Amino acid sequence: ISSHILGFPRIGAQRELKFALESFWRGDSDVSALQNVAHTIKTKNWQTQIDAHLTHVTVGDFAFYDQMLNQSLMLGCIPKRFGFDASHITLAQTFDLARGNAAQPAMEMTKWFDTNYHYLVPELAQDIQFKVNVDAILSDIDAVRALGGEAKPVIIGPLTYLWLAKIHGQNFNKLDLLPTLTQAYADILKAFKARQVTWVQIDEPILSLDLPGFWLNAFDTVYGELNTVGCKVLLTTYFEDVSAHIARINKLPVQGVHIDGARAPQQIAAWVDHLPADKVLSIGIIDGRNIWRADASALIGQLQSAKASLGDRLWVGTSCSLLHTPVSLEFESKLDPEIRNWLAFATEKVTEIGVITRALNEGNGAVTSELAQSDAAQYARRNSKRVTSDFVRNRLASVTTAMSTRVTPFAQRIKKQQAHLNLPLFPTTSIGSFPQTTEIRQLRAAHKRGEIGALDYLERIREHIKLAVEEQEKLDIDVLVHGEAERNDMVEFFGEHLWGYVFTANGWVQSYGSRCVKPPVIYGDIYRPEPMTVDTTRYAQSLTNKPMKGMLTGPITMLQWSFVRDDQPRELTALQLALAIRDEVQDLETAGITVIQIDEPALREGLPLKRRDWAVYLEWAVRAFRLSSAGVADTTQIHTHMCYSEFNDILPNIAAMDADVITIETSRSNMKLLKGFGDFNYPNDIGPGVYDIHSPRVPSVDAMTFLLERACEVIPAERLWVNPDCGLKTRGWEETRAALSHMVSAAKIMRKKVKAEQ
Ligand code: THG
Ligand code: ZN
Repeated sequence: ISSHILGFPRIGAQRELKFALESFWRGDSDVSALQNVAHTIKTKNWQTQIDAHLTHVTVGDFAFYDQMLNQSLMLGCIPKRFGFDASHITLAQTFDLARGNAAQPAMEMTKWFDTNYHYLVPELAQDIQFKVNVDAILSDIDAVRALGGEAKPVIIGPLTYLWLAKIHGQNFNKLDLLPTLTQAYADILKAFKARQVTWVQIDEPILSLDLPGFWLNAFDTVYGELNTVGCKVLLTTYFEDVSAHIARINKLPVQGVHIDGARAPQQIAAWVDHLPADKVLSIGIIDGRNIWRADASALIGQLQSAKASLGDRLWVGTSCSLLHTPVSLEFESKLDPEIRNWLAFATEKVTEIGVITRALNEGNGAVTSELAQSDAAQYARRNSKRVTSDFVRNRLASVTTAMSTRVTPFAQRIKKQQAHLNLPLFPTTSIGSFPQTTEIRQLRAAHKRGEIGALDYLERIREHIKLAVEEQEKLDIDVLVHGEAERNDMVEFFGEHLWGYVFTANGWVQSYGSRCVKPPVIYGDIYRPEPMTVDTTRYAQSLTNKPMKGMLTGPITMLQWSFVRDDQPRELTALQLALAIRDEVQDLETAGITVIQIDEPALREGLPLKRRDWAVYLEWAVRAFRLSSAGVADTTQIHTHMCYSEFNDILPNIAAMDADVITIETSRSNMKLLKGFGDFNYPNDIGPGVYDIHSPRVPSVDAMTFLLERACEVIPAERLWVNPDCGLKTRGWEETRAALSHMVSAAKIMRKKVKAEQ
């Protein structure tokens, strides 16, 4: 029985790659320094696999920026607009592609399936000439062998590559490129073959999506062609149950199949039962999407029948790449030791695979002490008094439908809100955060290190709030925000104030390029012991006569961007989060805050990969949002905000959230998204973003007025708000001031125009 992983994080245990990249980008270090850091990280990752006695060592999972960009480089598929020679791309040019340069905007970035990782979208042209370059991966294969490992290269499969790629400014069918793309992939495999590679891992995660029939058919032709090269191919699926494709995949001329046994364990038996004699089955039983220590004994038990049927044709692996988990528990010395013992990060997961495989091969007696430790951790977690709270459980059990419904329908309560808030037409606001200056970040860091006392810190945060309020008053914005100087990542901030969460010191997960997030860990029932934002918001309100908006993160985003419990359904955790946020909403209201925003930027990305599962998710996700928001008086106005502009297909559910106002990202699509809201007759107020906060460019008053006029064509003017696309924390003050001032002018022009027409 063989063992392997599908991929390992590349950011480094202490984010060495991040710091090396950013130093290189600043011009503080050269290519060779960057290469050295990469070499050290790769070597360490391979050695971890070798030390755990994994049969195969995965190579090709390292990337300076992104593995999808690597695949584009390997194929010589580079956007022409950069004018680079696709067969000789330097590291500096790689970063130009990823981050843009003076002449060209960056390649588009988007979410990798339902994860929080972002990849660079390949840009296709009809006349593309693929030109294969495998130098980088071949030298890594050699390096693994020099360490004594059996190198198993991983590449992104041709159909997944093509499916995720986009056509720019041309009109043709992507599948027309399949024959030449398949040839390029055959060239890649030939190079592997010439290097005496035995197994190649080819990732085809699109098999987890609802694929049209002709895309499924394409698997037969493509893999038939690739089989002629003579490498052994492990066709890798992950993130979903792919058992609907058993018959087709079993007929493909590939030598092995990998299935996700953590997300979709229900498919294991069917695959084992039907596997043809000429194939191996790799079962991904170690969860690559979460951080819980595996129940090794239970998994070994589950794999016994697969072992009995398949013998040596069974491989044991991770469900997907470990990219989505932090690197190592080694540096978590401050973590509560009880809870630390329940966790496994990437390094520990590699060890788990080694232990489970050894037990299957040599019997449990070969790993007695490892299994005893694993059993003890499972027992401790299951029986810990810290995980469940009767108070939270009872409270959730007594939640009524009425609690998720506003007292009166929108059409009536909006009138009361208008009378109460007394806002002009086209009211202006912002999404919540203001520039996180170096000063603010240093202040927070010093406080975290214990160098600034609590009272001092509060005073200085208040100074920043005061500045933000003054700026907004000068700009004549209608609904103000406090600016969020006290917050790091929003999910981290709220998690730090809730029971049921723990924090890692170093549990970083790559989000894109050098950027990482540190998802907090939900281990127990969620409870809000005391108000989290009331003090700052009330202080901010005391500085102005205009309404001050309270700023919260919604239950689904908290869920989506945390590592969540695997011992209860996600729905239950979402509802517990919703109750905690509901308490905060009500405390804000009691403190006199009558506009409260509950952000749900991750609602869309939480959608299941298969449409058949959408309705169930959307039902509880919307219910959780409503539970968090509906406990307020008619005069209290609930706002929500969503980033990422693809939600025309879930508009009924967004309407069902029944927020009084939704602010959305629209400027980059020239208000195209808004048309969906108009066609759908979205009933409540909308604030379409009138400028893109991702760019330092300050659009003119005219440009913003133009967008507002387009907005008026699809949404009645009485229901429009005026705001930027998203929060402003990544921007500088100067551009922010200028852009917001243009925005307010545009709103004022629109007010006059509409008045004149009436
Ligand atoms: N928070 C969380 N997840 C997210 C986002 C978020 N996923 C989607 C999107 N936003 C990802 N975008 C970013 C943007 C910037 C950074 C990370 C993800 C970032 N990170 C800092 C870094 O890597 O240096 C670290 C942040 C910190 O110091 O806390 O800049 O907003 N959860
Ligand atoms: Zn946003």
